[in-house]
Amino acid sequence: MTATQTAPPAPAAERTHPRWWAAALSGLVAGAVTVGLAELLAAVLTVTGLAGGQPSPVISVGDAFVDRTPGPLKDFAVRTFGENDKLVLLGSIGLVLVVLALAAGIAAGRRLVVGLGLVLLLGLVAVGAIMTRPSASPLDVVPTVIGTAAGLWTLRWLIERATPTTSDDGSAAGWSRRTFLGSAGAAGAAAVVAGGAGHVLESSLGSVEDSRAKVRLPKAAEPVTVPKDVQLPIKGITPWQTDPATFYRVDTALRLPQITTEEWSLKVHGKVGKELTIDYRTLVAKPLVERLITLTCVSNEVGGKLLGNAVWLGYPVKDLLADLEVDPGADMVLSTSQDGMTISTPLENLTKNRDALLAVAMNGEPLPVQHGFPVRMVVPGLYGYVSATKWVTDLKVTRFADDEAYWTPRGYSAKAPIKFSSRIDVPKGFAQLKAGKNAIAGVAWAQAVGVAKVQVRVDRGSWQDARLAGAPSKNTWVQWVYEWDAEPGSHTLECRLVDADGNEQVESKHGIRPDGSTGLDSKNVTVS
Ligand SMILES: Nc1nc2c(c(=O)[nH]1)N[C@H]1C(S)=C(S)[C@@H](COP(=O)(O)O)O[C@H]1N2
Ligand SMILES: [Mo]
Repeated sequence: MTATQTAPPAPAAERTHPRWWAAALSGLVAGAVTVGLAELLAAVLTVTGLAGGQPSPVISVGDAFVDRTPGPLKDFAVRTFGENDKLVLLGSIGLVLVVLALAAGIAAGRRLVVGLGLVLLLGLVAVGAIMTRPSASPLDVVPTVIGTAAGLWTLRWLIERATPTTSDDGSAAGWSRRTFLGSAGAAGAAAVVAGGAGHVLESSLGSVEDSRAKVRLPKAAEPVTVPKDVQLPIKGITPWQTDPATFYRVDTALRLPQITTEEWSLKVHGKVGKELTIDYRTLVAKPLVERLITLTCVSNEVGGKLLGNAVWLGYPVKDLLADLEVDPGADMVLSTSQDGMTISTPLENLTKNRDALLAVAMNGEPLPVQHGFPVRMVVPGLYGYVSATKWVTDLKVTRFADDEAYWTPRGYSAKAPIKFSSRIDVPKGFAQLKAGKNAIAGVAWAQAVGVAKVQVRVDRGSWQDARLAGAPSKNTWVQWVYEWDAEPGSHTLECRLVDADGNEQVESKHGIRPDGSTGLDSKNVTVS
């Protein structure tokens, strides 16, 4: 080879692959078509009542994710995002989907089968999630299968349009950007319309709010009256009775179960001589009782806000079980909700008195959907995850030795009485106060046992008794106040409770796992 020899002129560079941005856009649109169509069809299944479990691919993947979230990550999410944890999760799923759809598009631009394979794989993941949802039926996967098929077709079609064509003479490669964008735009618009229609269908035809509006609550056979002296006249103290609109919400439901009163029924079975299935009409025709009960979440850190107090109207579980010939060997009731949550409650907590309820109303209103409409359990003295089953549809009388609830293999105790605790609401942490009389006030709770005393100490001095407001029973929290004569300087305020059995609140700090937090609430303030 000599230096003068030149290579033949290179042929005009011919592109045979789509431009990367066109490929990426193809992927994005194909992803949107998949999800939009699947969500629309899933909504149709849901509103027509044909769905067995959860046919929505996005919600199912999210639910499956929640179920598999390692405990510490779940605790972190609840701590960091609070009640927005669900929005954050759905947003993250959306983001991951967008990234994967773009990747599928770019891959398809180089090698079509790889891109198609990626879309297919995503579809299969969603199908797997849907099939493993509680009470899933084969029909539930149909929307996702059709959506995925449409997505595959769209990807192939758009990649084809984005690929330059070669004329017969082997040169003059070209593609029409305008045709491609038109096609991508049309498919994208169709996807958005489908997804939007699905959303509208879900929310407007969701007859559950109509059903709730139609409920006429019966008069309580055993009404409660809220005593006058439960509320202290102190600005900033937590209201004694919690408004359902601000009542804390904790559950794993990404989409709230939609159960009308006509659809609802409860099956009681297991270790009983007689099984029972009861519908809503029959339940509310029974003599219902009212109880004032403060609900508490095991995830409540010391000083936290995951508790609330309400009047619950319901039928005592004890009365329900009375005629069913419960096997003396049974020691637990496993309750299951429509969305597949399982909760284990010691049988004795349901039968030792008539305070454990199948509740239908909260503060005189039918249960809000997010608090368990149409029927939930409420049991005084036990954390919510072992007692307060929302959307409850099944009670199995069983034994702890034979059955396990949702949270038990996830790092929480099978049995969990509420650890009594107290909280300072006033003053707020780091408040700047004026020297002289200042109220230190808050709430304290020892459900099922009762609050005997609340005490306050300043700068780790001696414990001083606070004044307690009224309480109708041991099952509710109680407000307290201590008149503090504040001197200038920086101070640390702490409170503790002594229960009716004489036990003092545990001072040593402990996190929420496995059965609830301990420690003292404290506030640092400056007085001038
Ligand atoms: N179906 C169902 N019921 C449930 C839960 C749930 O995740 N799903 N969470 C429980 C927990 S952990 C608590 S603390 C209470 C909270 O009830 P609330 O949201 O009405 O305050 O509901 C309990 N019932
Ligand atoms: Mo909870």
